[in-house]
Amino acid sequence: MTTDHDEHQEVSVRHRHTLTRLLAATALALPLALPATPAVAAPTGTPTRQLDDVIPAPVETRPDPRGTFTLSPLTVIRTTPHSAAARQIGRQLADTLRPATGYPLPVLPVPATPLPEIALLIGGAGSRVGQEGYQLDVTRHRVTIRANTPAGLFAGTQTLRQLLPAQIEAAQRQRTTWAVPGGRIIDYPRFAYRGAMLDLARHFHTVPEIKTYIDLLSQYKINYLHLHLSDDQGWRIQIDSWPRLTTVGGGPGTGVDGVGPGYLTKDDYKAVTAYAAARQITIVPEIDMPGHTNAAQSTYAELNCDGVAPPPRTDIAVGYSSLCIDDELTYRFVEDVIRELAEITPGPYLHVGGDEAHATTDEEYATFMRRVLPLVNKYGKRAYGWNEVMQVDPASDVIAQYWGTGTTNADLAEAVARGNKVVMSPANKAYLDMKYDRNTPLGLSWAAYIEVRDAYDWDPAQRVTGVGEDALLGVEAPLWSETLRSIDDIEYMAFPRLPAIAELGWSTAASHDWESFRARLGEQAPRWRLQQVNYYPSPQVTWS
Ligand code: TNX
Repeated sequence: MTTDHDEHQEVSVRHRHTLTRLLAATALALPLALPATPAVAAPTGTPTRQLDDVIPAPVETRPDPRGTFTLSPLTVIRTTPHSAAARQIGRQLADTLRPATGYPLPVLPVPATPLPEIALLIGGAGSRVGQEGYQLDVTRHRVTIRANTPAGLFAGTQTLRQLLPAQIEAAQRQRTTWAVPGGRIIDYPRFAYRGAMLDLARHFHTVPEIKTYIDLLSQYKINYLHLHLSDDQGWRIQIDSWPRLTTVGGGPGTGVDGVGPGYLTKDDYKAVTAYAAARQITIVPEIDMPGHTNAAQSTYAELNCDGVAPPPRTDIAVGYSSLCIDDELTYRFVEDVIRELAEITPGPYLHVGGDEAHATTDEEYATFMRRVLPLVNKYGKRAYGWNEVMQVDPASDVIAQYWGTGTTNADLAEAVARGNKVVMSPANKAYLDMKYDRNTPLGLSWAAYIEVRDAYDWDPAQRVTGVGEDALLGVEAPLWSETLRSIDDIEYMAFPRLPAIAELGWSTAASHDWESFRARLGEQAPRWRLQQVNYYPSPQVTWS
């Protein structure tokens, strides 16, 4: 988070007086016109981490034991001159590193400094790292992260964070040596889409809770957060043309057991998308239809074929509700919702659900989806739906999210052959709401018990026949919240399985190795404890 406080600590080259004062404050007088090679002797320390002690596993690491870099009170964060994006990422890194180190870590958008530095540079990183990768070089005098885009640079800073001792996550000053292991990392993602989903419908989760989840996701290079905004038990996004959706459909008494009320105003939603964007995460909004619509239909009687509003539902049954397929009003409603949601969504995708429409015949389902999917394009977005949507042979730009537990799905394989792309979320591997084992107090178990190893040990490109690497946009870890009320509940189900899915999305298939992952995962625990993450201490992992 950027605070006013950062602004005071930032120094621009045009304000040499400020820099001079800063140097005076550290009791060191230095000439300012110095070459790029630091004039200050680099402090030394012994790194506690190795270059490949990172989740997700980087593509390539080349350690150089002579190159240890140690943060000191003199370290500056230098960012590409005239790049607001690099500077913002510099400020975020400073915010992360200041509390535990107690160092000033000024952010300097200048071409060179005489000081030991963390250089964050956008541009000229080479084609190998692509649009989302980075190259990280650690020598005695500096850490340099180069990327072609802000997304790549941000990813590099998350790696740097994990290369520092775990105490870096502490909220108060720690006395330790802040050594970063020397060498080079070249890193870039396997898949463009590395997602997580949070269900706000079954129990609403507040803006601060969503922001906390975003903070955690961004550390593992997740770049999409799918928000499940409507379901039978609640409607969670303000729609001005149908105002009672939120005040009634998301109001008091909504949610499972009637204890999950609440909704995002449009301003809340914009705040969440902006907060996510600053962490290189794109929000994917979902309005589930034509089923999973009881909250809307119990609020507006006219959305029902018989014109009678059903009672609100607070149980966890699925598959009983359906919008009225042959009524024109249904499409006015759907278009209003899609238009208003598209207007406040900066990201490219709009998810229309489409799962478990058991109260609708196949024919009705096809009629509905063939009208609704093009509406998403009409408002400038790309349509995305649960895999059932592929039953209607949609246009090839429609994305399917596979949630099945099996390894064959004819509709999906045929869609892939026509060019549709897939996000893999098999419920028996990637569903974070499944219990770890039969003793897990939270969660469901209809798809499987999913221990950490089950969540990790599968290949998204070998899961479903006919749906290989080239068909995949990526992977996503959905978290349904029938049994989850608080951020503590969310964290308990997501950690440690979320990092497992994040690694499947980012790291090469060749690097996949349970023993390696297990060891690296265990080393994350001290960080989670300092961040107050309520993780499940799986017996499969040796926790530090
Ligand atoms: C199935 S998976 C659902 C959700 C439930 C979830 C619980 C899918 C597309 N639909 O409505 O919340 O199971 O695990």
